[in-house]
Amino acid sequence: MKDTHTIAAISTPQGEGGIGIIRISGDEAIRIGSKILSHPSGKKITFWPERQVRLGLAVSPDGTIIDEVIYFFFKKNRSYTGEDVLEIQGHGGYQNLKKILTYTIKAGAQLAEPGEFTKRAYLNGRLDLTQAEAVIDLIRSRTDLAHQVALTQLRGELSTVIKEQETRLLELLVPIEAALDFPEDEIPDLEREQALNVIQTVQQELENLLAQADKGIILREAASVVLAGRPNVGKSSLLNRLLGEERAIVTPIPGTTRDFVAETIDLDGVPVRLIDTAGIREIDNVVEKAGVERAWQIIREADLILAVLDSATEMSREDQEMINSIKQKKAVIILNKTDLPVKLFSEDLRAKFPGYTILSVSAITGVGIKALKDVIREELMGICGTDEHPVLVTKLRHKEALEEAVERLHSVAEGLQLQCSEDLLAGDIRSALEALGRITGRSVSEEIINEIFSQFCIGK
Ligand SMILES: Nc1nc2c(ncn2[C@@H]2O[C@H](COP(=O)(O)OP(=O)(O)OP(=O)(O)O)[C@@H](O)[C@H]2O)c(=O)[nH]1
Ligand SMILES: [Mg+2]
Repeated sequence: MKDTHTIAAISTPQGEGGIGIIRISGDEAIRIGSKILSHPSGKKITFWPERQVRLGLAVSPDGTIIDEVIYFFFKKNRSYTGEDVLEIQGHGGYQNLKKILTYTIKAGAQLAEPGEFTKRAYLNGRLDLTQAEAVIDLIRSRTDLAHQVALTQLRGELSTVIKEQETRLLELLVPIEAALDFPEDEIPDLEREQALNVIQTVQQELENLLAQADKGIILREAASVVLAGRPNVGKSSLLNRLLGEERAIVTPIPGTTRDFVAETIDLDGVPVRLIDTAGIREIDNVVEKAGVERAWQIIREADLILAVLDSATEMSREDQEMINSIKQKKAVIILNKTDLPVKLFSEDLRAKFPGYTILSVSAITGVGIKALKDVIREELMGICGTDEHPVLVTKLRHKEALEEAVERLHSVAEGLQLQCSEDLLAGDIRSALEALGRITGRSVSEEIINEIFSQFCIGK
């Protein structure tokens, strides 16, 4: 799985910038560096001090100066990738950096794949898999809270919790496996009781992680919150009001929105992808019909539905049908246009739709919008937010592995109580360990690793 070629890439974004960075990693870093860099005087560089910033020139093979640069060298035992790394900082123009990179490749480096520097850091044991995954989350984080969560993971806090549980399970596995080798030494009752305690502690720790997992996934990926309702109730007006800009077209004509409109907002640290959809109604017009079908698809996939009603008109059959058909989903009922004379009262709705949060707002005046934002955040993250336990799990991959581990531990706990044989117990503990290992990368397939790193940007 390890590729030992020396790799290179531009690590800064394309476009104009104060500086641009080219990174080279691998055994050949210095040999390549000597070909593409020189002292400011034009002399060859023969001494590469470790971790010291030096001024130099980037040069082509015929000695033409390409740029004035600074460079620094990290030896393999103290670098990001765990390999020799040479970083060159040139002026941040795309042509300039492309030229330096081209000569770096000509001098023997291979163009790095997306995420290959971090993949090497992982393969060389500089980071475990959760930390490597956190690198890209940190880069992509859209809100302060998402950034904090990614940083916590990068600092190894998720791995620490997982590894603690692995250690507990391994300590338990040793005597059980010993009993397997010497069948006459069965686990005495007292030890079974202690073992049960350990299993239950581990289970609890993993369940604490799982309890926050959905929030973690939302923080990382943004929750999809959809505005749904019949035409003209004010969905697009609400989208605009929540965004604070005139993003969607608003007119008094029913059927204005044909395709969906989506924008991401930061709700006090929670990234939310707000989606405005076509008004739902039965219609023959082919274009509008396609919009309605798409609206239903978005509604089915949403994390939260804002079911919008018009308080200035009586409740219609379409309103009623829409709310009935989203019963299985998380939803809030929004009574819009409350600045107009009211015909639809929240008290009546409360009686009709018990269990729903019902909010009165006006997209035109802005009344109730702050409360609406609070409700959206609360529905997605819970009232106590992230205070109870820090959010550590942010990926479906982690969640699934944790669920599997918890399930296996349930079997172990049951087996201990029912005096099951040691080999059954050992098998389940090993499976739980294997599931946990998929999180930290201890037992993960090459395919999954490649998939994880392919989501990275080039140069990271
Ligand atoms: N008085 C009042 N009018 C509103 C309010 N919200 C929206 N409107 C008006 O209602 C009409 C329809 O608003 P839209 O936001 O386009 O409604 P929509 O639900 O997106 O409609 P479709 O895209 O056709 O499904 C417009 O004339 C808006 O100005 C409100 O809170 N109060
Ligand atoms: Mg609209």
